[in-house]
Amino acid sequence: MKTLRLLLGDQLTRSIASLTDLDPDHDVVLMVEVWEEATYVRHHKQKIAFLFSAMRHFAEALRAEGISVDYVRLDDAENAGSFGAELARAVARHAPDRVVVTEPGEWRVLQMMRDWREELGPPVEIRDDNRFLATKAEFAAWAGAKKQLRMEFFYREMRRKTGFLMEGGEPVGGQWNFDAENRKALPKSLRVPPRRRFEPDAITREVLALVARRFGNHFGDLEPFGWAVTRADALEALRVFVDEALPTFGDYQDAMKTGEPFLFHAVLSPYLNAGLLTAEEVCRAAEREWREGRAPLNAVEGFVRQIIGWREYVRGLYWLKMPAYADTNALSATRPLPDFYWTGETEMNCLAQCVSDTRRHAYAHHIQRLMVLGNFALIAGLSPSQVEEWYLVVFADAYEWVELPNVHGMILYADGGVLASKPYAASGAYIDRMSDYCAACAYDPKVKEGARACPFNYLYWNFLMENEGRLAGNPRMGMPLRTLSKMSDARRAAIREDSARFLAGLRSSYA
Ligand code: FAD
Ligand code: DLZ
Ligand code: SF4
Repeated sequence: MKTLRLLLGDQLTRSIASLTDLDPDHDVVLMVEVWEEATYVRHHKQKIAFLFSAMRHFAEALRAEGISVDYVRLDDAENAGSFGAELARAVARHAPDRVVVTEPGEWRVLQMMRDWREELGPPVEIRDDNRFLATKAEFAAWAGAKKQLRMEFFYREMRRKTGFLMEGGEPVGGQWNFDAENRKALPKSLRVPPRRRFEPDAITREVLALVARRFGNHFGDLEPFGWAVTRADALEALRVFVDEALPTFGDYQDAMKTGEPFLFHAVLSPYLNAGLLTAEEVCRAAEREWREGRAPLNAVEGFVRQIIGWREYVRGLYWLKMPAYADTNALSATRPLPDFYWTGETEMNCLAQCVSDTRRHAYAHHIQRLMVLGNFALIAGLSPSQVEEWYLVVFADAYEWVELPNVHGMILYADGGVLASKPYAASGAYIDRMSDYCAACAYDPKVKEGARACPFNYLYWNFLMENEGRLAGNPRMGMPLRTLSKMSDARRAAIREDSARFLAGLRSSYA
């Protein structure tokens, strides 16, 4: 039987479901660079370059194994521009008995695949994605009829299932979660390990030229480009992280520093999400460091939790709740996305720094995404769909299965608390404590009112005033809402006035 196996750009794993029973004598692997995928949002230039180069390298590796690969480049004259049209052309070329695909990471593409079953001709088999530690069915069974789906409890199930950091059925160190130890501010003198960059080879250089030519108007700097684009180099990036940053990952997980976008973070998410690394091997490598005494438990547990906890949890939630999940707007937020999210031109230094890191590297670490870029979006009442599009565009690791729950649920609370037990709103004091941004800012995080006041300070209270009714029943919001209820009318009026003046001054091309 001749099988045509379509492999998507974020499915670059040799053991992926669609390749498991591959017969090199008869089968063809199809990989396509298509305009529709590169532009359904205007992805950061580095994201496109990373993915096209990784796809081309993966195709070469398959060919070296003797596998027949039909690779359609973006600039091929006949390229029809979409997955569906390219698949139809490939079916005409190869006349397969069947088509096999692995389910995609986005609802949008799953709908396309379902249509192919009706329209294509040969039967289309859609296989479960075997690269996650929990299947969709397992997540759905865990979720059951629970009213609240808290990551922490799912994470414990995943520890039991995988055995990571477990001994005799119990968590090592006697507790599940060491997060309380992971919130230290960064000492000035601490050395941050340099990141391993990977020099572009001939394939990457060709892709960089293509991206410069065809996607010059997309957000972000294309060069310097230092991402790994092969599995071997991604494994080297993992080794460097584990050796040099993992031991300190936990302590300074929440810290932010000007000019140091990576600090002690892994910077492995693009590789995990595109398939160059697997979640299991990354966690195994981290656990080994603890077992062999080279990294402390708070660091390794914190890291493993991000992957077998948060990463698996958001993916489970996405598939459980889509497509309705994307349409909710629990806080009725409608303000258009300000232009500074693209330009970085704002007097708020924290936001300017985070946008600048994002533009240069297609990367910002978790706390920048959550507590600066996300916190502002929440308390300024920005439109969920516009914020979601921004997050999908700007990061090299962004696919809807992971972006949407983090943005819609974690930062914007647009799902009304399905993901997070309360909105992650914070004033300027948090950013001042965890970063050096405020020292170089036009605003003062200690000033609460007036032109010099940090906008996070009054926008925080303004957000609570605007959503007082909606959040009143939430036990975790009890304390700030009690403080709000004791606030004088004069103070409330000042907050409203400062917020209205500031928000009216935001420019937006969406408006
Ligand atoms: P580290 O901080 O070193 O963490 C290790 C790994 O844990 C990451 O590589 C990632 O695979 C996983 N991880 C950690 N937190 C999360 C999380 N909340 N959800 C899923 N996986 C997690 N991650 C993406 O991969 N793609 C996205 O599009 C994305 N969008 C985000 C949007 C917002 C608003 C927020 C708050 C978080 C988002 N994240 C996203 C999660 C997280 O910020 C990134 O995974 C992380 O910053 C990637 O950098 P790292 O590899 O250095 O991660
Ligand atoms: C993100 C992306 C881009 C920019 N281009 C392609 C492409 O040309 N071909 C391809 O197979 N995949 C691409 N991708 C990744 C897809 O968008 C991704 O596979 C779907 O969103 C499903 O997760
Ligand atoms: Fe950001 Fe406020 Fe600090 Fe300025 S003062 S960097 S706006 S938190």
